[in-house]
Amino acid sequence: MSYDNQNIFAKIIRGEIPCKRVYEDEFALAFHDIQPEAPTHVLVVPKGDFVSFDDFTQKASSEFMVGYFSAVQKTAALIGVVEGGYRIISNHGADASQSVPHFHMHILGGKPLGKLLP
Ligand code: DGP
Repeated sequence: MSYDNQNIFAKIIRGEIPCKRVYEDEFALAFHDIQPEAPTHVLVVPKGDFVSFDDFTQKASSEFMVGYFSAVQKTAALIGVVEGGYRIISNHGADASQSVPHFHMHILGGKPLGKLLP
């Protein structure tokens, strides 16, 4: 799948659509999910043209990958879920129900999350 720069997260990164920002650096923007599935639910979106985790890990430079995953950890610390625990999820493709074709990780926490899948 080729990257579509009109996807909703590309528009949020460009500032064309507002978001509730949590953290930002040169590698990533983190903001609250519009449809939270846990008391804390934040998305961490890389600032690059990557469709999914699969695409990201094939195309991103090593430096960018380190920067991005470091931004995920900094975001988790900022939103206060490190001590209590958190889950990170990234959906790739149809079977995982990926709905936005721009790579992102969900950080979920704020309560016991139970089993991995419902
Ligand atoms: P996924 O299914 O893994 O592609 O998750 C996409 C998530 O993005 C989903 O939990 C809802 C969220 N989302 C979709 N549109 C918007 C938006 O415009 N703003 C914000 N903050 N989140 C959005």
